[in-house]
Amino acid sequence: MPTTPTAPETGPEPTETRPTSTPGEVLPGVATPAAELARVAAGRATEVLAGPAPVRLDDVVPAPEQVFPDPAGDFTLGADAALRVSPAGRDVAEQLAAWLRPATGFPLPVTDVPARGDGPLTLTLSPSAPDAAAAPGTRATDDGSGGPAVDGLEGEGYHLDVTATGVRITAATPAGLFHGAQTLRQLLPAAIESPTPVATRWAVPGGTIVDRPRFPYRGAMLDVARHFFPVEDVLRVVDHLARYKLNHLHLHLTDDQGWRIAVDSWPRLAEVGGATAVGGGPGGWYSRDDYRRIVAYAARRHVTVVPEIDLPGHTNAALLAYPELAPGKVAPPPYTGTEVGFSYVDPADERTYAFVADVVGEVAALTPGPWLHLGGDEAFKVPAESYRAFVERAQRLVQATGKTVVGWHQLAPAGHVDGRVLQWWGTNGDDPETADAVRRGARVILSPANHAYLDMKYAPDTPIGHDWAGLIDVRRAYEWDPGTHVRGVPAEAVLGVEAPLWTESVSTRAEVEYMLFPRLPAVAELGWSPRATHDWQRFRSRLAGHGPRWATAGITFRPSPEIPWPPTPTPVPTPRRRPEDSPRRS
Ligand code: TNX
Repeated sequence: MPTTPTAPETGPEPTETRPTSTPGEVLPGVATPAAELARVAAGRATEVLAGPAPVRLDDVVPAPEQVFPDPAGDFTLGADAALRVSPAGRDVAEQLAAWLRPATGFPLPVTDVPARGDGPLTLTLSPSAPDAAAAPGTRATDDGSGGPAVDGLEGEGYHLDVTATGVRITAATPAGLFHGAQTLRQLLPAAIESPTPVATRWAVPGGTIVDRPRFPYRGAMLDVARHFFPVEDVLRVVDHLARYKLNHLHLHLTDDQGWRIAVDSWPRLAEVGGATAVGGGPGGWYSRDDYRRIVAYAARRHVTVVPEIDLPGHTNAALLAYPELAPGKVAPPPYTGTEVGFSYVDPADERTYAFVADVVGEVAALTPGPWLHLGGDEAFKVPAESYRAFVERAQRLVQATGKTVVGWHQLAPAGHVDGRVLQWWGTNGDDPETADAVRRGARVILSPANHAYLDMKYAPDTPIGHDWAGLIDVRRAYEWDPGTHVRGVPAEAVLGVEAPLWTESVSTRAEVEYMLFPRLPAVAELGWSPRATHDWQRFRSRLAGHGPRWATAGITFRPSPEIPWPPTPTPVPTPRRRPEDSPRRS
């Protein structure tokens, strides 16, 4: 049974997904009569008309590489503003306009301009690095304002200049422009997240930001196998990643409790293996078109999907569908519990390798990104030698599809294949096997379970989640350094960071968000921001301003006591649901 999608929340072209609101409401979740809300909003607008911008230029999360505030350069977005954009950046400008239109109520037309055109909002794609002539105001020597000296930009970097007359974002690639647009979104008042028009001054703090990522791989993982999540939920997670400049979504597509992706050559994988979930719910699976839709939606937001087919363990659902893959050639019962490590495909049977080749071939063909994740974790019942031989063969099958192998760090003892990436999820940074694999050429994605696992509880009373790797509140998620975390894995071998969300206990969209926020932005900052900006006190105060944004956008989050959230404004935007109120799907 493919997914049964709920209607997209913002019309046929999927943009940011938002909660629906009652007509006439000014802020979501508020039960005050519309006229009263309009009066309050208008009053607040008058109060702020002459004031400084409510957000500061250095409030951005993740922290930019360099920030040069210029209070004389505050800009106010007006109703007649247009977005002017270099032709190749048009799609980013369209997305930015779509984020800003609902709350401002402004038309914000998008028009093409030659690369150097100016206007209230200008997005310039400059294939070579912006120089003093192309990006005035970005050099100390331009105006003596103490602005940065800029050597250039490449990849995902961008410059953002705010002056009294306009905002200019410059980047070498559409991804860079997109990250700059997300920064601009954060610099507008929190009310910009409202799905309906709000009367306020749309102020942007003046100055210059010069920004680029520390690591190329910044991701989160969603386990859609323990509990299945419909396409719309996954798209919404993509939006959450993109806000914080995360650029990879790892989908854990297969496990004991469910097989979630259609494979034409082995149709029972999804049809039979997809019909279960933790707790005995109906499960579900993505058709090829569902998966293509996720991949395309993510690509538009500069997020690469990393599909995981977990092998040789975590395969009960596959064995149920095709008993010939099981060591005893007998179908096991469906599994709806939460234990790990008991199942595996038969490494001594040639049919197993035909299965692996077919599956990775089909998944690779549907996946535009360069990665294919082979899993490899917790195959406790497979003897070390057969495990190694299996992995080496499976790695070569992935390589034959043209994709680069990613796998959990248990893959480390197997032979190296070109480009191989190990995802390290240990809790003790002394790991000689991983260090040895790095010496043989492996790169590493860091997901230390005691800092980056978003299925861990925040505190003893967190209603869902595990605690085997400890309790992880925001500070613990933030206080580590991917560049030095594992002994023998130098920063040069670190591809980046990823925050996995396993879903044994997580079964609704609101629960997913509750576990992501506010820890996801902490991990995003470790992946993006230069180490020199790392500062818990400053991070917690920057993050505090995001609470009202999430509340206004209808994003569920935990109001962690470690964060100095601003006093609740009036009227109160409330998160729509708390996990403890949520109906469980299975
Ligand atoms: C370990 S970490 C697992 C998963 C579980 C998770 C729960 C890893 C690669 N495997 O199978 O879902 O713990 O926290």
